[in-house]
Order: sequence, then C-alpha cells, then structure tokens
Amino acid sequence: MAKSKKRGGSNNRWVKKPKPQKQAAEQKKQDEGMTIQWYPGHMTKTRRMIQENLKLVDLVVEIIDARIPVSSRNPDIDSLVENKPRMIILNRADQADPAMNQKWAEYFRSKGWSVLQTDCKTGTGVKQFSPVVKTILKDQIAKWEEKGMLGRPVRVMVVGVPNVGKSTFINKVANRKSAIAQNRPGVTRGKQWVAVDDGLDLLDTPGILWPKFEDKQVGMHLAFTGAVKDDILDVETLGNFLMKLLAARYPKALEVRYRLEVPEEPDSWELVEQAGRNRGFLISGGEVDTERMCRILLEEFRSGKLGRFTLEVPPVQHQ
Ligand SMILES: Nc1nc2c(ncn2[C@@H]2O[C@H](COP(=O)(O)OP(=O)(O)OP(=O)(O)O)[C@@H](O)[C@H]2O)c(=O)[nH]1
Ligand SMILES: [Mg+2]
Repeated sequence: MAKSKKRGGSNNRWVKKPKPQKQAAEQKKQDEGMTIQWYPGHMTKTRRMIQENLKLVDLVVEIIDARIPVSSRNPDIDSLVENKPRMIILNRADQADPAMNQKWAEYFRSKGWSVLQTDCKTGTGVKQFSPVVKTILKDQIAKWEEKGMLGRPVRVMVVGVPNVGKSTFINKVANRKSAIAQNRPGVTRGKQWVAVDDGLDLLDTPGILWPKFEDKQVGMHLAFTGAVKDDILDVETLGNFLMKLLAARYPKALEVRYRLEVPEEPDSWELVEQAGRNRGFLISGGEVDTERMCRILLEEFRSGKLGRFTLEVPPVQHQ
C-alpha cells in the first residue's frame, strides 16, 4: 500500500498532523472548542436552576452513560447536590459492554451507591426504579406517615450530561411521553415536573456540563457518545482517537466490521486509512478520504452497528 501521508516516529500516534495551511485554523478551533464552545451560556442558568430546586426534592438521580461512566459524571455534582440522597442510573446499558456494566455497577455499589442499569429505549431495568427510590427513602417516608402526610409524593430530580437519556428515562418511568426527548444534546431547555402514578414526582432538567475539562479525553468521550457536539474538535481527531481506543480494547469488532487486521501495536491513523480503503472511500489520486471514514466510524459507534462498547474501566480492584 502506497503511504499517502508521512508519519512521525511514534507507533501509536492518534492525532493527525494537520496540513500546514490548516494548522493555525484547526489549532484555534481546538483551543476554543475545549474552553469556550464547550460550555454554552445556558449551562450557568441550568446550574442555578438545579441549586434552587434542590430544596424541593427528596432525592437526586444521576443518570450516567454506561459507555463512559467516568466522563459522563459531572465532577461538580458533589458540591452541587450537597447531601441529598442520591442514586446512579447506568443508562444506555444496551449500548455498553454487558460484562463492563456489571463491573461498573459493582464498583458504584462498593462505594455505597444504589445503582440501576437501564436501557431506556426498551425500558429494561426501569421498573425497579420506583421500589429502589422508596427503599432509599424508607425512613423519610415512615416519618411522613407518622405525621399523617399520607400520599405525599416522593420528589426526585433527574440530572446528567446532555443527551444521556434523562427525558426518555422519565417518560419510561411515567409510561407516557411527557418530556421531549431527541437524539441530540440540549433538547430539554427548562425544568419540567412529571407526575408518576405510584406516588413519584420527577423533575426533568436540561443536560449539564462543567466549564472546563483538564483532561481532553473527557471531552472526546463525551463527543463520541453525543453528549457534546462534534464540533468541539475536528472529526478526524475524534475518529482517530476512537479508532485507537477500539483497537486497544475491542479489536475483534474492527476486524469484523472493517475487515482490518489489528496488529499488536496499532497505529490508529493506519487503521483509519485501511478501513477507508476497504470501504472504497477514495478521493482523487487514490488517496483515502479519511475524514469520511472517521465520520462513518463515529456514526457506527453511536448507532450500535459496530457493537457494544465501554470505553472506560473501573479502578483495578473492580475489574
Ligand atoms: N440505545 C439507547 N438509546 C437511548 C437510551 N436512553 C435514551 N436514548 C436515546 O437517546 C436520545 C436522547 O435522549 P433524551 O432523553 O432526549 O436525552 P436527555 O438526557 O433528556 O437530553 P437533553 O435534554 O438534551 O439533555 C434519544 O434519541 C433517546 O431515544 C438507552 O438507554 N439506550
Ligand atoms: Mg432532555
């Protein structure tokens, strides 16, 4: 295979070297993407809204993405939620590696959390939600009953990063379509209470991000799963990094879908090029349209065509 791009010495390089004329513009876009565009203005409003409504709720449900349980947890959440009772929902369990779902659930349980694994597309796991909430709050509920507050609904706030499935989860629990849900970040813009028949009131909130990430990887993981828009980085940087992760953790899936041979020490850029060639994504002069291949890789990861993947692993003792 004629190599159309010069590579540096590192065997495991994943960031494509931009073409010189594009370099300054792309660097600017990346820098801005990691700081400014990443935290839209309405997030400040959301944060305030969450804080203001905390006093109205009995429990906070943190919905995280089972594919990226670390990156989809807001590092601010502890200070934001203070000492309200909380639980974790590992949502999109249908898109994550089943063995890893178990490991992550065990990990969070070992830290004292109540955890549910859910697939809100089909509703799997959602039925257990109400009983779990009532178990967590049993002392509180007993107190209400002692005071004669029979039938007081349990109020639950649902928080999480954009597009993780908060509104869909609420609709599944309520068994009707009350909250608007769509496959893009930033759909829910204000708060919305949804009453559930068996004594629960759920508060839907807009997705919340945090102002900056020190770790660029966090932003990429959130982009892979659709929590932040792709334009925080150029598509080739994203695609390449996803290829690198998948080659390290799930090489079989790449071999099957893109007819690749993943070597011991893969070069993600080579793999993108190979996959693009195998798909026939060629541009003039026989070069591979790597941008198109990166776009396809991201799309097929998100749609589940590639398989079920968990990109982050729990600390060693839980693996
Ligand atoms: N495969 C799969 N898709 C899901 C799951 N939960 C939600 N979705 C889909 O994810 C997309 C986003 O869902 P929403 O409920 O709008 O997400 P949200 O967290 O409310 O998003 P924002 O309001 O934008 O913050 C929708 O297309 C849902 O159908 C799940 O468990 N599995
Ligand atoms: Mg929503």
